[in-house]
Amino acid sequence: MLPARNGLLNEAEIAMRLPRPRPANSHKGTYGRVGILGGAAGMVGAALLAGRAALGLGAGRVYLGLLADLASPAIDPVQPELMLRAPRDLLKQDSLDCLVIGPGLGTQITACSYLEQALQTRLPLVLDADALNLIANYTELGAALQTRQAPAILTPHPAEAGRLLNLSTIAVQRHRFDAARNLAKLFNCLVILKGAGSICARPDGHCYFNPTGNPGLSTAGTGDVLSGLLGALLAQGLSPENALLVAVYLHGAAADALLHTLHGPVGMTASEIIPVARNLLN
Ligand code: NPW
Ligand code: AMP
Ligand code: MG
Repeated sequence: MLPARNGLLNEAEIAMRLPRPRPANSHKGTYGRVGILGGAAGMVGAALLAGRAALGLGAGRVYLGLLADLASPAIDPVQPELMLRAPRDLLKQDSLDCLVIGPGLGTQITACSYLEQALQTRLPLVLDADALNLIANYTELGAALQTRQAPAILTPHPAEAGRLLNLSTIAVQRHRFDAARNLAKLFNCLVILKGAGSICARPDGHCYFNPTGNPGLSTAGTGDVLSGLLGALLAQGLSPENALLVAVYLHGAAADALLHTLHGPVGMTASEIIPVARNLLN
């Protein structure tokens, strides 16, 4: 049984939080601009996956700031709709509606400096992967997050949550609700503690348990896709809490739908989640 003060996500709970149907006279500006910062050498794929996921869930425009230089492509040939920018130019762009930072970001000093600048913006932030590892490593970054006025969503997997809370992964997994709630309170942010049965926590201590998803998701890049889905929903004007709940539920539901077409969880890939999540939203 779920402890008191916690909710269970289900279709009805999600249906009332979805983006509104698209008006006939809309244009790309109606659906917002997502910035994605990450993709250091060797991990460019993480940022590409986040970018493709943001387009897949309906963002009007998606800009990628890739940290890798030599390995960095001028375009994503599979998804040429993505607009590639130098990270410093992305951060200077004043027209973004939200910024996802962390997928494949790395923990080098340049990554640290971009994160510091991102925390100084007024943009809604999605903080994932190495952005979380940097916050765990540098107390100044944690303090900047705690005092920030604009919303932020933290998306740690259990090891990342452990680094932020100075706990072992085992300790986090043993008390998942407490870990999610403590992180949300500590940083005054919304938090998704990922893993089988993701937990979404608010700073006031309220948690939602997400029942969707399966071990097909236990593969590289699925977390990067989730961060892009979150960016898309924020850019389309959902409140941070609604974006969080809808993204987590749809991400898992897409993997559950894929179980049937793939005849099981083996070999599911992060890229495959994106069109299925899109179909569920349409
Ligand atoms: P183990 O050892 O596997 O059992 P890290 P990362 C643990 C980028 N990526 N329950 C795990 O345990 C990311 O965006 C790039 C329990 C291990 O100890 C990041 O920027 C890709 N334990 C960067 O790579 C695709 C769990 O966490 C540790 C757990 C590093 O991210 C891949 C590993 O975590 C990747 O997304 C769970 N549910 N989940 C690309 N294509 O470019 C994880 N652990 O050290 O934070 O490494 O998550 O791979
Ligand atoms: P990351 O570790 O950052 O790539 O994120 C992995 C994503 O896959 C998160 O959204 C997890 O919640 C999800 N995931 C991984 N394994 C499972 C599982 N066994 N059941 C449900 N979701 C999972
Ligand atoms: Mg990850």
